[in-house]
Amino acid sequence: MAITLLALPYEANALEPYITANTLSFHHGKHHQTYVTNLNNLIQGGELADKTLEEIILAVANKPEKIGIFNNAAQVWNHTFYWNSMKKDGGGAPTGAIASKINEDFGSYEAFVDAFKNAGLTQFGSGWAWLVLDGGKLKITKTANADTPMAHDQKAILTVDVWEHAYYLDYQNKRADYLDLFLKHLVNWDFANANLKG
Ligand code: MN3
Repeated sequence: MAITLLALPYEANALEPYITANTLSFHHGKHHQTYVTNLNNLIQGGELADKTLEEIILAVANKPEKIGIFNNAAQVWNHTFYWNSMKKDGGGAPTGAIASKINEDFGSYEAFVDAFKNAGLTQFGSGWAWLVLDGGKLKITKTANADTPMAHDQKAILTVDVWEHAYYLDYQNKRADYLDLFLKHLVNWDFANANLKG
């Protein structure tokens, strides 16, 4: 049972003009696909070959000798989670349970926006900014490279990819503009609510 590349949950042009079909096609079809291919090559014939993606990540997390498998497995998972963190005509203030929980744990939606943007902007080099549930409280975190909340006993609620390949074709070096548009126009709060509930 090989790990497969899941299809994008929308058409490649669905997030335009904020993220172009050109960026999404490369990001999903080349970058995400490469992590899937590398992972399958690394686990082929071994004891992890029949495990689910989550089982693989948890089995090799925090084991330096397994970092190659971890990096590729976590990147497969992180990217699928990122595609689902966005939708056409998303973004803006949340509704539902996540809205009240954000007010409760950050004070306001505006405070959440500031903290999330700051995490994305200050992740030095490649990585991810996250909204996570940690011990029953919402927190903003950032991770380097492939690192992922489940390796730290946190439940992911929402993420944005801040590797340059996520925004360079559309925004060049302007990571702040990309984070701004992600929050204003792309966040899938239905997905965040489902993760909060699940
Ligand atoms: Mn990426």
